[in-house]
Amino acid sequence: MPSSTFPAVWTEQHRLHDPGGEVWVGVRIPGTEVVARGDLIRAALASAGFEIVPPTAHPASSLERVHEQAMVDYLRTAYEDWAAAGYPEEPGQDRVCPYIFPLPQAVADRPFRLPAAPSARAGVYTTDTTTLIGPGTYAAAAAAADCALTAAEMLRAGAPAVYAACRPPGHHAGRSFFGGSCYLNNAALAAQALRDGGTDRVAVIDLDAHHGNGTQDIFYDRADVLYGSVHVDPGAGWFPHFCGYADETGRGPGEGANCNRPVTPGCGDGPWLAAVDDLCAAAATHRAGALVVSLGVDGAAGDPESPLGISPDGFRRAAEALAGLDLPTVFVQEGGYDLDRLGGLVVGTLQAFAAVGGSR
Ligand code: SP5
Ligand code: ZN
Repeated sequence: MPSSTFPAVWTEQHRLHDPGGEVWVGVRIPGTEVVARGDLIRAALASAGFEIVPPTAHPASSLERVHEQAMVDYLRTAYEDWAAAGYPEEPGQDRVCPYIFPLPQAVADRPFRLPAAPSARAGVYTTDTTTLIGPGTYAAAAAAADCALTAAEMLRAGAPAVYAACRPPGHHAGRSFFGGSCYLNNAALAAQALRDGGTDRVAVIDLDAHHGNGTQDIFYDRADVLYGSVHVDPGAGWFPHFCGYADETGRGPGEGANCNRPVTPGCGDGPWLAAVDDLCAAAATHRAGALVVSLGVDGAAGDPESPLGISPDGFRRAAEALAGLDLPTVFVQEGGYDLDRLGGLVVGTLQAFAAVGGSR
């Protein structure tokens, strides 16, 4: 293995997921989680000399290690039910999109009734209107999950580091909710696969610009998987708005194993790297035997979805800090929407990590 690369798991099946934009503040807009992202990442990996391997397929039972079966079943059947009911024949209704949500304060004191209308069922599991479902969404999301699971298996077989080029991303998908352009939680699946493979304690460090509310949800009660995230302060008005605050520290046996480091919009490299160092220290204190990195590069200066202003050198320095943990590491792709810089940011980060590993 050349010291500046490691294996990358990628599949063309990501192209099956064309979200067709997003509905934001009631308006259908083009959206930023686009098909081109997956192909740009592949091109950058190939020109940097990374070995690109396809994922192996996994049964739905693998997904149910971190997700409620009913949500996985919903995602698998949502588009066909939507189409069978005739919605796509009306203008603008070519994707599954919710209009009503069963908020806990509105329904908690009565038995849950699954709505008969597909338009209402669309609100049962999603947190928002930006995460549309098309004909190939489930197949692509399952293939992205396969990439993460395959990367974890390659680690278990002895690879020191593997990159999973997951698209769609995953960290906003919780045990029984999805949203924020995410359907299945690829990073959580990788972490759980490492646990199931015999690693006693795993750390997930999330560099995406947004708080990984799904990953936090999945591991919030657990002491075995540490979740640490640096992200734009939700209190300053940023997605996912309702969580990601520093006082969310875990619950019950998981108390102390959730570590949020919100940073100020526009903070740039300094405060962001200080938070990354904090998360690395937390992973070391946790005595993690393996690391999963949720590698979103949407914190980069110029990204249309975040105001953090991190430089390419900032991402390289974050990668060096992560490499300093000296742990078997799975990188899982999350966000990153500046199409001119996406490939370079991802590859530059991975190369910086590999350069530290290669010198040991
Ligand atoms: C995986 C990931 O990075 N998900 C982040 C999704 C954040 N979406 C928040 C809502 C997007 C609103 N974008 C509209 C921009 C109009 N100027
Ligand atoms: Zn993000």
